[in-house]
Amino acid sequence: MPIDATQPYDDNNIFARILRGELPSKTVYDDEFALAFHDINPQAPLHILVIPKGAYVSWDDFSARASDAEIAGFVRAVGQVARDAGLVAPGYRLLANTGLDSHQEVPHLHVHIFAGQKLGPMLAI
Ligand code: DGP
Repeated sequence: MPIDATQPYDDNNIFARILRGELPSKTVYDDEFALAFHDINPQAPLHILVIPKGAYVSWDDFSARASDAEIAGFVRAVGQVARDAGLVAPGYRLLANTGLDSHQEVPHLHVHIFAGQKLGPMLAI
């Protein structure tokens, strides 16, 4: 079910539980501001999710309420994860679904990193 990006933060969403260590994840990066792990249902040969450590529902919530340090830390982490995975030369795609029309399913901001093949057209509607 897609989520409404205006809803309040749900402390029991799956990614909040991963952040608290209550659920496992295949972690590839962890710092003060961000955690990155493999998507459970990969849509490309490499499909990593990067999430902020703070409690933010969506890109909208994060861009409105996060501190400058959190925003800088998170954006730098996304770039670092891709760099660490050797993706700069071959290229990669970032995606942040936000709310109903985008079909965001998990109500904690996450940026998808897709890579490992030619990624085709930007949108398939
Ligand atoms: P979105 O539609 O943008 O909200 O994408 C949510 C993604 O989260 C989807 O690609 C599958 C992934 N996902 C859902 N539950 C889990 C989980 O428990 N572990 C991991 N690693 N990924 C999950």
